[in-house]
Amino acid sequence: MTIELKVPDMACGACAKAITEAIHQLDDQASVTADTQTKEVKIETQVSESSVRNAIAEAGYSPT
Ligand SMILES: [Cu+2]
Repeated sequence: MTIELKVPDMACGACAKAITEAIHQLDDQASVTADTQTKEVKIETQVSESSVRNAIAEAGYSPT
């Protein structure tokens, strides 16, 4: 399943890395593309969108 989220407070590469790592803790097979310019995070994963949103929120970011 592909999940596309906007994370407006993903400001820089360190934010993108923190978000990517949070998702990988949930699903280490996930493919994550995080674009700090567009604020879009694209995730290819088996876990649910709500789980991914929670993981990003727990990392300190606010997916819309
Ligand atoms: Cu940052």
